[in-house]
Amino acid sequence: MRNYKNLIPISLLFFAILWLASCNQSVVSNPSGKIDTGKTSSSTNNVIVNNSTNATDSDGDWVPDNAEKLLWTDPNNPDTDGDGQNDKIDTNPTLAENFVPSVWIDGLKIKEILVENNVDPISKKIASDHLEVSLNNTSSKEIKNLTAYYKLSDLSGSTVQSFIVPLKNFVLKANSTENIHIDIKDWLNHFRADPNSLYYLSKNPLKVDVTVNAVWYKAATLSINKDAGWAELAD
Ligand SMILES: [Ca+2]
Ligand SMILES: [Ca+2]
Ligand SMILES: [Ca+2]
Repeated sequence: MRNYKNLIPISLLFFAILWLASCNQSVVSNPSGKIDTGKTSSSTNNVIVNNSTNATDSDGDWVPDNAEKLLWTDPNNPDTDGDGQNDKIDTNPTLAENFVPSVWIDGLKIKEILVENNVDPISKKIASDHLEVSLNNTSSKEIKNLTAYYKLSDLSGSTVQSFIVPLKNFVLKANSTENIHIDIKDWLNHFRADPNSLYYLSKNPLKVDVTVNAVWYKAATLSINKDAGWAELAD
């Protein structure tokens, strides 16, 4: 008859190994004391990423998501204001200087800016409020490599924020008008907005200044005021 008594210590040893393994995972800490980006290949860091007490840093810029909100920065963009400096090292990560082109040719215009009461162009239903810019090309050539720059000024406070947004892959055809959208949707002709900017988090009235640049073309500018209230709700 088989001796089952010998199996008991073996089983205990097996469970002891499992217990020790779980203990190791729970006591591991980040030796550098820095925020774990979750994008390193180190197996030790991978354990830390799985630790529920570790701060999440979705865009890997060394600023955790919860701190990005306090800084008004975008948790999914490592360079929120688009000035080339990472949010962590940028002394003012929501204030970019405008790019001024050196050559000035007429042809690029801003026809209209919407900051609220947007309407979906296909369904014709009310869309969530966002910055929408109607661009007009009055020249006989298509315009490429456009960059939008917009500034948000709090009209009942002193905060000013500004952002550079490259309009990647957007082409404004000759003698045409087309709308671009700066919001948090990943659709055609939609470009990334900072979800923690004044536009989305402040109830105060805002002045919104928009400039659109393209190489060789005179910059197009237009301004609009946004009423007080929650911007993210259709109203
Ligand atoms: Ca971050
Ligand atoms: Ca960021
Ligand atoms: Ca920056």
